Amino acid sequence: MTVLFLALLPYADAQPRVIELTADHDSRYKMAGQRTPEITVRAGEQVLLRVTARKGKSWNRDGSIHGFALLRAKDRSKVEGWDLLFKPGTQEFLLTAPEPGEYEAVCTVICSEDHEGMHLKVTVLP
Ligand SMILES: [Cu+2]
Repeated sequence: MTVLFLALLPYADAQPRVIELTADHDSRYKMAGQRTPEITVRAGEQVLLRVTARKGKSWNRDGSIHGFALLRAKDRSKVEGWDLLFKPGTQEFLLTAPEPGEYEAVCTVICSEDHEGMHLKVTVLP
């Protein structure tokens, strides 16, 4: 499935930056080697977000167990193309980093009573 996905990309020769993220059962985003996970990318950069999701205590009717919406820190508005839903297991999303600035990624699925604490700082450099 991943191979097919990549083969269909018009810019398949440009290597995207791979970011591995866990959306965990305890309603937290986690990244290997980071106590407080944080993502830093460059504006316009192609990002392959590889997400491993594990079920919390509740999930959506469609089977989504966590989400990831990118919000601009200044006004909490959503960044187009960065509103993702995760199923259990590993999945990949090819994304384009937005304009430079400070952002926050938030979970959009009520995944447990700790859902409100499921967020992650994202910085986009020029
Ligand atoms: Cu969640």
